[in-house]
Amino acid sequence: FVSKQPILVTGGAGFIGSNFVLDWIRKESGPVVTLDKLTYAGNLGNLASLESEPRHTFIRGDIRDADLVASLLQRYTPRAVVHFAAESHVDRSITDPGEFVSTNVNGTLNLLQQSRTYWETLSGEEREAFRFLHVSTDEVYGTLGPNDPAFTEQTPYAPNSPYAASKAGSDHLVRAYHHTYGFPTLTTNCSNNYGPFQFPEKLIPLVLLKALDGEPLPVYGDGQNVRDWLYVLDHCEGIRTVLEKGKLGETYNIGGSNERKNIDVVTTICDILDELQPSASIGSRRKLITYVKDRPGHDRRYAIDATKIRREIGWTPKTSFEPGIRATVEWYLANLDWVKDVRSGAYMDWLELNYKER
Ligand code: NAD
Ligand code: TDX
Repeated sequence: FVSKQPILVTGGAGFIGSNFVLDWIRKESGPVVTLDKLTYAGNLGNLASLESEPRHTFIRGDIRDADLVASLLQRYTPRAVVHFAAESHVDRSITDPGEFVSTNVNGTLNLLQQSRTYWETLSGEEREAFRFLHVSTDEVYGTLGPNDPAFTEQTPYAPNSPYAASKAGSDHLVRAYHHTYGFPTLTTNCSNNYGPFQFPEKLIPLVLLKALDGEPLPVYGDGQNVRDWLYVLDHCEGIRTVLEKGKLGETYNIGGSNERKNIDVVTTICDILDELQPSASIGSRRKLITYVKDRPGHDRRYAIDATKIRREIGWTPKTSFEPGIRATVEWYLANLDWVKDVRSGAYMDWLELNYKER
């Protein structure tokens, strides 16, 4: 799935987007143009290894900016748009829902509209080959009881948080663009990701870094909520597979069949850290676990049925949870400079200090 024609990746300086861009370049799949606003969640340090990479172009900008998006599409003539950019943190959506609707709904609408206008100027093979891939979440399906079957592509939408509702809205717009205009869309709905470059507001890196410092580890509610964890590079490979082989207008669930209770995730991280980085002053890190007030509207359980993507286009995850979480802890321990920049806020200076916009 290699071409000299670039792909346009939105949100490529965030957690999953940066893993995807690095993987795309590593696999020599072709050039990448990254469009990212660099909100608090965007970190150009994630793409530091591409600083002098001629196949990568970074553009700082907003997916809601119609003129910018239109001019980028005309200038770079991408063969695909892979859309990661979003406000992604559920807790923040509870305190500031407006920003989530603005970026996730209006931003996606603008990207769809500009991409459709661009696609309509294409002809022949280029028009046939063009794809708009929208990266979404399993949270659009709502919550599961302990014995409910996992989410399939047929599960009705029932988003519970403002974040999930805004992602559901964007998914519906993508669906409508295919149905109404024949625009060549693909949507992926993935479960919780973990791995390198995840911003430490999300459970795994937050607990990891607090445990490293001997700080209390906040576990919401009773700690029995279940998430279905997927190693980020498996997600990237899933997106790549859908881009290459997915059927236009369809949606694909992506998940690793790694359901874990939050409390078990937290104790696993504590145990790995005790082994890799023992500390006499901290002692057993499990002692740091602190139950705190629950998240309002906290979904109890997510689980993905990934039968469709496996059967129809042949994707399966490679990394099960135990080796994946160990590799993740090792990555954070080996990248304490990245951690330091994130903690101090210095990562925000990356553009000015280290990265030349081309
Ligand atoms: P993230 O918060 O780490 O990164 C989001 C990126 O988007 C950041 O680089 C940010 O600067 C950029 N961005 C935000 N608003 C923008 C705007 N208006 N214009 C341009 N760029 C903007 O998010 P993530 O965890 O990497 O998630 C990426 C995508 O995958 C999101 O769409 C999210 O809904 C989806 N997703 C995430 C998970 C997960 O577990 N993290 C699971 C399933 C789906
Ligand atoms: O401090 C915490 N303590 C805690 O118990 C945090 C930050 C979270 N939690 C719980 C809440 C969830 O049950 O851990 C679980 C995971 O929380 P998050 O990391 O915030 O992820 P989640 O809310 O499940 O959403 C994530 O997965 C789906 C991503 O943030 C979304 O972008 C993605 O769509």
